[in-house]
Amino acid sequence: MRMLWLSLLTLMVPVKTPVTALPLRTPDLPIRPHAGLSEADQEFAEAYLRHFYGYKPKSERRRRNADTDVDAEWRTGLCDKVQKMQRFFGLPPSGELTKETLAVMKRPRCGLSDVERFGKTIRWKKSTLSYRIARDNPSIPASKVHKVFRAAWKLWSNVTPMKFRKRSRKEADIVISFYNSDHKDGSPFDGKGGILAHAFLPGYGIGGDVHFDADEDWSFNSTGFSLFAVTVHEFGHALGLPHSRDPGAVMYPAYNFAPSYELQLSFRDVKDIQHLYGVSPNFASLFSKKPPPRTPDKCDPHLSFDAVTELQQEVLFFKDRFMWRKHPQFDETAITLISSLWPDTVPPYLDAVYENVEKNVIMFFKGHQYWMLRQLSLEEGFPRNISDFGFPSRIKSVDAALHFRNEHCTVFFTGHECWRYNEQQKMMEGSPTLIEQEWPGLPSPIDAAVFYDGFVHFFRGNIHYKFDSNSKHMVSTSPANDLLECTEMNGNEIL
Ligand code: 01S
Ligand code: CA
Ligand code: ZN
Ligand code: ZN
Repeated sequence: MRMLWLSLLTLMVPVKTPVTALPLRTPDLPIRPHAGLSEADQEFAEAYLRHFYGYKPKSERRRRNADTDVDAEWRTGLCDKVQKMQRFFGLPPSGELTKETLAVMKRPRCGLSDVERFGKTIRWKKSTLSYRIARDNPSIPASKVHKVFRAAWKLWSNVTPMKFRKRSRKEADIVISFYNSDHKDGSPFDGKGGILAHAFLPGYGIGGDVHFDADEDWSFNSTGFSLFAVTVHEFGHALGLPHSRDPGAVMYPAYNFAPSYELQLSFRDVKDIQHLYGVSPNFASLFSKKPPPRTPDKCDPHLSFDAVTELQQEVLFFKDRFMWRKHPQFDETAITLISSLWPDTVPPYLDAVYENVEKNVIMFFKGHQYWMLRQLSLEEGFPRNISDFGFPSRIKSVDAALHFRNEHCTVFFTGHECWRYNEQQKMMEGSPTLIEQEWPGLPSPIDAAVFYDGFVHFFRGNIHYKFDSNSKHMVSTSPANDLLECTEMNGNEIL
């Protein structure tokens, strides 16, 4: 599998804002001996942390003793302060006094007006940022890379008043590099897969910089990892955004790019970046026709579905690029991207889905096409035309598919009609019938249908119709999202 689930980045608020002058004092103990650091540097670092981060050595006597005491002291006091400092400057918070950490400590801080604290985050204070490509990837043409970066910046400058300018030689705010494995910033890359890239939050020196793992199979079309998709995400970090919990967001911490879906900032990304930098003057005109896509919320009283199906023991509810997976053993029905389970195969905005347990396949319908998947992979020759099922040419798409595991049959719904398909004989059983006759009280057309828990469930708009499958009598109507068990605690209140 290509995606990784990563814990959310936690951002720390710096304790104190660094100022320019540094009082030096003679420390009475060496702080954690670090390879390559001179005694003077160690003294400097301890003084820095005392001054700016309120570091206070514990008992002077204990620290003078054995090395083990120095280590204990390090773990409890100094390490914590180093981490705080590293977080503030966007360094990997290892707590270790690396050369890079020291370099940042020593960097003159007179340019402090470039960055400021904003609520719980850090943002750039100026509205034009410069970027520079310091280390090209020898296996990708530089012009292609430049084009990708320009397009990625554009997504962020379309929605905020920020401007991004490329520089070829001079110092830049954001330095972009491709690196292999260890590249001396405390966060080595890991070869193919895993970590694809990382970026530092706004700040001096390494702050705002973006590093790509040069060992990845970077792509510009559909094989390997999309350099564009990862760049948009990393630039979000370079501008000060942490990871998002919204699976529809570019800032979601997993690679979920689906080539068939045009990459856009989600509503969540736009809200978050506009919170930091404000709204671009042409935002309204750029987005009036096509506003940034919102991730559906299972607690939305207007929620409707594209398709619903059983899948092994689960029930899957499809909506746009997303699905909810209702598992009998889990209380929480979580939303994920369809592409996180079926990357690059199943399209978004589906019409109908059903599982054929006997053949161990899942069928997805959209427009005149259908896709047959065995587990996670597409069967050869698909997508194919729905005329395979015996639909006449006037039928251009289906609204819903209802599969009965025991009867080996599937009922398709199209407008006001339903069609009974025999899965064993692979043909339609007779001519279509009217939905209102087969399912008394059910309005048509419908959105989705599923046989589950001994009942037939239909969905139309924000209403769920439950039928007794034997007597074909309506048992109840309820809100469409009632099976998703929305509670105030588990809704997408964050979205
Ligand atoms: N960088 O921004 C990341 O999120 C790293 C993991 C951090 C813990 C360093 C990363 O490479 N994540 C992978 C990724 O695809 C999963 N990131 C870019 C994306 O498009 N989500
Ligand atoms: Ca990697
Ligand atoms: Zn790096
Ligand atoms: Zn990230």
